[in-house]
Amino acid sequence: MQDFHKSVVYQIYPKSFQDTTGSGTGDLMGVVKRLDYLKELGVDYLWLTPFFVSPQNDNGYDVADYRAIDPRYGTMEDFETLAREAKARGIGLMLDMVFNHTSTEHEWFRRALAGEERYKNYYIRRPARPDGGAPTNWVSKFGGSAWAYVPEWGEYYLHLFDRTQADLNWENPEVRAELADVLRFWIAKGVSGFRFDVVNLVSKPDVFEDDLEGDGRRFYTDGPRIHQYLHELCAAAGLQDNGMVTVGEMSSTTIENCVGYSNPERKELSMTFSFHHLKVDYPNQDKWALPEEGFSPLPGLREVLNRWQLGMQAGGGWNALFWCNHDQPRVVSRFGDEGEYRVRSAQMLGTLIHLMRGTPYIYQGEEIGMTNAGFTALEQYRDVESLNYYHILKEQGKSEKEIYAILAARSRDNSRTPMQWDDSPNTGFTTGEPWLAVNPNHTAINAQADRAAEDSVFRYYQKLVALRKKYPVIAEGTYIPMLRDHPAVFAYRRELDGVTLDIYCNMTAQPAQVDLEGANGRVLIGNYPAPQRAEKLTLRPYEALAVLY
Ligand code: TEU
Repeated sequence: MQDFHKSVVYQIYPKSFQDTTGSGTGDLMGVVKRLDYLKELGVDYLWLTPFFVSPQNDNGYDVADYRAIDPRYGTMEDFETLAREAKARGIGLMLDMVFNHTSTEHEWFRRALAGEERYKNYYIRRPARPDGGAPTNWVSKFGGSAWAYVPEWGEYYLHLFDRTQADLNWENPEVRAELADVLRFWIAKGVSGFRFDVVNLVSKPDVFEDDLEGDGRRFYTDGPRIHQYLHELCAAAGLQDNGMVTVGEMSSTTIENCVGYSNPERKELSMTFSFHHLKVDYPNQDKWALPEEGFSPLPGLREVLNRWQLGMQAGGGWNALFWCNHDQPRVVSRFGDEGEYRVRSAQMLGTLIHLMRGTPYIYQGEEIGMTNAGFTALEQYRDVESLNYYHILKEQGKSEKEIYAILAARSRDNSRTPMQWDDSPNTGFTTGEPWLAVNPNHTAINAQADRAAEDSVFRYYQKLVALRKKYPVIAEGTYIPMLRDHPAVFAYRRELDGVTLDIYCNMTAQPAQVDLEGANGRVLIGNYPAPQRAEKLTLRPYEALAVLY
């Protein structure tokens, strides 16, 4: 058995986790300060989003130096302290490698701008069209053209994200060698693994052409040499030999490719993130539109999650399981109930994901049921994508009211508000002015109050984490969909060596009837006091139940 099959990863967005200097921005020593809390939760790895030197146009996903700590997060010594202290608690660190692009402030890009041929070849450059326009009609993921013009070169460079995030030219073997070297640098510092940012976008096509059907993604997503590059990177940096746990963030990908990325025989990565289940509430695939009143995510979630569970299982691949990250709205607000049933729905959603086949990820604050930010004014937003889309939606003729409703549901800042530790004015996050506003509901929703409550999301997550380690049927069992047409309940079965675990999750605020399939089961975990044991039962609002036979 692969060890990471029974592990749980906790994602930290250092900027919003814990400030120890009063700067208003979280830092590495803040993570050290909270290690005992994480140990108590029982997680095995911490994935830290980028804390490398960066102008922070995309909060660190615009890296200017892959080997140095940005002073606003601390020093290399702080990092070493963190690695040592985490290790002492049996927790490994996974670092976030942003290898699709560098910041335009990276030395490589600056030398390219200065005309050094070697570094110009580190980036993707193309001449203008005869009319001076961009080489293709591709659209940046943050809105606008994916190309920017450099007068010094008389050429455009590609940026799939912000214009200060220039795409690296992976066709150039020197670039690939540089990146492997960065991995070796951090392996030598004692890290346990890596998360690779949008890594399935790095292999660009041989010919750059206009996309007459879409935004260009079909030409560079899971591109022509992607499997070769990942295999090579894995070998060059000794990822497997060094026992690194690796996860690739795969944008708009397919099951077939993710099987390839994560089947151990391929020697590419340990597992993959995919996002199709987090698009079921996008009308016509449009993130910047809202579903109709009364929309139910259940049919879409069931279809996508079952398909991915079964497909990855059949191909021997491995999923990273998750609801939340620093790019997604909070899941209780999105698929649960942030009001009356906040605690129950948070626990139900946790159950649904944690008992599946794959490695679960918990995003900071999810374990206490944190909700969306509730921002109502543009000044409250910080994220480059939200600020860009405010203007794009305005140009499309949407009213201010509509735009604010869309941002309130979709903005990445929803997940980036400071971690809510206690009910003090800045929620124990900082003694200074927080870089992004604290959610006013921290007076009620915070780690201290949650852990003291009779009904605690934290304690429930703690149980889920422990169950995966204890029961091989959770870590290794076969996944079998159940109740595929139920109007309210998401249900599935796990099976291993004669042990069966059935999971029932009521995704609605109404009671829901189910007939249990087996008899004489024992409740392994449930989110209501005194879980029911009858064979015909009525699940209460957002009730989750796992029955072991
Ligand atoms: O995100 C990749 C990505 O494509 C999205 O999740 C993106 O935020 C969304 O499509 C926009 O609607 C990764 C990082 O997680 C994200 O924070 C970075 O901004 C991005 O890569 C660029 O490095």
